[in-house]
Amino acid sequence: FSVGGQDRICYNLLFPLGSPNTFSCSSLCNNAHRVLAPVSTFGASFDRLFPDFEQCEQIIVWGSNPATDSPPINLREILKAKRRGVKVIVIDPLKTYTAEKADEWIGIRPGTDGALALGLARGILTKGLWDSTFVDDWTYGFEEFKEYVKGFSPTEVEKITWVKGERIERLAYDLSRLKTALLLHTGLEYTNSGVQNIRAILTLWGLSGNFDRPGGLVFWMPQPLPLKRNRIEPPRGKPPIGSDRHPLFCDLNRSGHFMELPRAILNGDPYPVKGLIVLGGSIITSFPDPNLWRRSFESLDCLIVIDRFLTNEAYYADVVLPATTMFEITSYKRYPGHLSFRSQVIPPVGEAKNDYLILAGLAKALGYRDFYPQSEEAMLEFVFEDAPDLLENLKATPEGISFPSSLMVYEKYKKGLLRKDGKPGFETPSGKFEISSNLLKKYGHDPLPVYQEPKEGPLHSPALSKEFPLILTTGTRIQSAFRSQHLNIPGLLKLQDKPNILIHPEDAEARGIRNGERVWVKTKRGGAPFYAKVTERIVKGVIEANMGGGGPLQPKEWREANVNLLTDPENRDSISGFPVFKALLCEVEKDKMD
Ligand SMILES: Nc1nc2c(c(=O)[nH]1)N[C@H]1C(S)=C(S)[C@@H](COP(=O)(O)OP(=O)(O)OC[C@H]3O[C@@H](n4cnc5c(=O)[nH]c(N)nc54)[C@H](O)[C@@H]3O)O[C@H]1N2
Ligand SMILES: Nc1nc2c(c(=O)[nH]1)N[C@H]1C(S)=C(S)[C@@H](COP(=O)(O)OP(=O)(O)OC[C@H]3O[C@@H](n4cnc5c(=O)[nH]c(N)nc54)[C@H](O)[C@@H]3O)O[C@H]1N2
Ligand SMILES: [Mo]
Repeated sequence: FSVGGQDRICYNLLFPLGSPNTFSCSSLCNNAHRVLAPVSTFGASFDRLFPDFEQCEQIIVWGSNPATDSPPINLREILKAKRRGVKVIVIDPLKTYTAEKADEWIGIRPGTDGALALGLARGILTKGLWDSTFVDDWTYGFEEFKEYVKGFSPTEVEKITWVKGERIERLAYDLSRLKTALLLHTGLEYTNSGVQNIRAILTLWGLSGNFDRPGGLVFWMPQPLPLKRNRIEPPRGKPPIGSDRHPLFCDLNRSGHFMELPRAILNGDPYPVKGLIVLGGSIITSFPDPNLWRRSFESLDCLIVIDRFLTNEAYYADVVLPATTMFEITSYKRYPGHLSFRSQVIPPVGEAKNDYLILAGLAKALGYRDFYPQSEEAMLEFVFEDAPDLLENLKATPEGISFPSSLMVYEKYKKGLLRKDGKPGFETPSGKFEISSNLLKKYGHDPLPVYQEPKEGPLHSPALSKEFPLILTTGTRIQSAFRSQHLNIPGLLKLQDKPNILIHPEDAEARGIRNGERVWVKTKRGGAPFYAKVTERIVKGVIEANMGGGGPLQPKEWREANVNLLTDPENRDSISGFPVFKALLCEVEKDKMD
């Protein structure tokens, strides 16, 4: 299990050994909106698109808070556009910093965005405001979709989403008339219908004439970077762990699904897994049910942890290998259309080593050193083999080098710019923008972007919601921490020293809870202690609980508050396999000791 970074050319470390089981945080982050929804709809990753802030007339920030991005580039762009008179709307159960700066905050019940998108689509369709030039020639499944959305009247959608019917009608009208850019991120992924909700939104951008048109959601022009990849094929004949339950995820990502690993470790199902390398992951704080993971790690014959700090996993490890920070290594950095060189600032402290060198060293010990260059210099030479001058230029240009893209062409589907064969259309089975997805159908899912109620929710499980009447969303990002990281750094802890929940004043009052008090958040699975932040910046009836707590180096208050004691590993989006982190049911009680 590894997370991002420069291990890009090393993620295939276990392939020559005969294991297809590489996992990453993709098993619960980004993949639903970056890969599964867009690939099943228009055959390309979401990374190939950008919100055209410069030419838009309206921006919708949907399930994303660019204010906590590092660096907050999109926030700057949004504020710049706003000064130009662009209307900014934020759809979020929380009035985030971005929402506070926006023209309009639409507070929504978590997990119901699909219903809102379908309601907006219905609004556009019933008034005949859709973009027929796109729909007639370039979409697949429109008639079925039109039929399906009939059920999503403003009254109906208001009941589901808690967003006022008039607002839905007004927004539908604005979407069809204004050039609208979309900023979407992980906030929409963690509900039972995550992938389909995102597909409903993407479909809405197509219908409303905002797809690959100026001011909308636009494909980048190709900007290939001349970097060589270390291509090693996964072993044939052995499906990765998770491919029986989440085959679309495993096939598209050519990886395993980490949510299914406990089953393999604990039950040998579909086959046993005895060893694990955790590189830059804090599984016990990040994945649902920390105790399930503890049991799993205990059962392994061999666990190797590679991290900069001691994590929970380290307690179960046979070997802990210290990793360097980015200040101690020589490497390169890669962004869309931009490259820069990473110079070592100080030599590695103590025994710490560059992650890449640790993995390359393992490859050497396993007898296939030739696949992995064995030093930082050799690694750079390999990556820049086809462009050695570029490497020298990068070394001499500390700010990095941007690769200008060719002149922007819109409606690339008309011009053969989106398919490998150069033909017009999209890289999908029908060649069209698939409102009805052939890929989803092939994998046994509903081909239409259907809305599914959160399984744990007031409409789907009314009995449970009597006992746990509040909607629980978790893990909205805070400025001072990066998931479980930095909660051991005194300077950053000063910004927020305790794990918070956000609770609406009326919900707090009904429970006798005052601002700053210690409370227990309980779900049917268990409870964890947090500190109440009573605020009108959350939709009434919704609780947001910080994630990241539970790490061994954290202060007591954070260490006790592992939010994933509240979540459920079996409650997932069946398409992505992502756990439901943001649409659960809970109750909050005042701590008796407080
Ligand atoms: N400072 C800081 N930056 C980070 C991180 C961090 O921990 N700290 N984490 C990094 C990681 S791993 C990631 S994946 C990204 C995440 O980046 P974002 O996805 O932009 O981060 P969030 O703050 O989780 O923003 C999601 C927003 O969606 C809202 N939301 C939650 N549920 C729903 C819902 O059902 N519907 C709608 N419409 N909105 C909903 C939340 O209230 C929140 O405002 O941030 C990265 N950047
Ligand atoms: N309930 C709930 N759970 C969530 C989420 C949520 O919103 N709600 N968010 C989910 C999301 S989006 C994500 S991405 C996951 C995050 O899951 P993780 O990525 O597992 O979370 P982190 O706590 O950031 O753990 C990263 C670890 O990597 C180490 N590290 C940092 N840099 C390096 C490096 O260069 N090399 C090495 N070897 N180690 C390094 C850090 O010290 C830390 O221990 O959590 C998920 N879990
Ligand atoms: Mo993430």
